[in-house]
Amino acid sequence: MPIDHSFWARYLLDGVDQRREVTAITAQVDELSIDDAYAIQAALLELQLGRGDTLAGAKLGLTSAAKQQQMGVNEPVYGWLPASSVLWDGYVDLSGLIHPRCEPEIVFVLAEDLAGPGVRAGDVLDATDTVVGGIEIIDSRYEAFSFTLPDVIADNTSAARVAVGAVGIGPRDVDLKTMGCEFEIDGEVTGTATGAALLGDPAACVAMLANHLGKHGQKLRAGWLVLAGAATDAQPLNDGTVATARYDHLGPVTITGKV
Ligand code: OOG
Ligand code: MG
Repeated sequence: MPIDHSFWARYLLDGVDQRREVTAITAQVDELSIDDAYAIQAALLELQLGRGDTLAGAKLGLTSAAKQQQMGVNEPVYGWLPASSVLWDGYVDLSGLIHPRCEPEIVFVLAEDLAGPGVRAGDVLDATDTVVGGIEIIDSRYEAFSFTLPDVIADNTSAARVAVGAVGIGPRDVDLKTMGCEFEIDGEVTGTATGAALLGDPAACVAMLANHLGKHGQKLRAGWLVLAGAATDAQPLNDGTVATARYDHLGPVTITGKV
């Protein structure tokens, strides 16, 4: 049977709206190809845009060994950032989320469009206005935060919120590969990494995303935020949890979960 993309998009959005976990799609269909998974993701975005949301950017996920091991999925994934998901640092309202986790992100703020194919890391730096620190709040809609590769793609790569730091730096004023990041939960360090943990180079990750979108006739746009993926494990974000990502050169970004 062909996969009904709008049906599964609605199924996932119902999970968000009703704030409940849903059973993985792959547990319910014979086969879910990667193309079908991205088609469900696109249908989900259409539903969100139909409600008046706009696009603020795009993201990569599962670009580090830490995250791939944590989630048991060994390939990078790509998703969208609706404008309604973007926050500044501070309190994160948990009342609309299912079982949120948080993770440190390097955020590229684009000055120019980036269209694949053939985009390389240097092109990403040329097209970037600033790089800022951030913390992504992921919230898989699936039971037990557990999924296969096509499931997580369909679910817009668990994207829920992103808190963006205030301090930016020019993309060539810092070596993103050696830039360090420490992730702290309630004052305890849970992970440390450098930018190179993201497939060797965070800018190369963004290039991959631009090239992926190019295959679908899409591009990264000037003004967008682009997340390169978390370099450390994600941690639960509960009521009162204080999470801080400390980046060399960028300073800290802190969020506090609040019901
Ligand atoms: C999938 C999203 C992964 C990242 O930065 O690796 C991601 C998940 O872990 O639920 O956003
Ligand atoms: Mg992430």
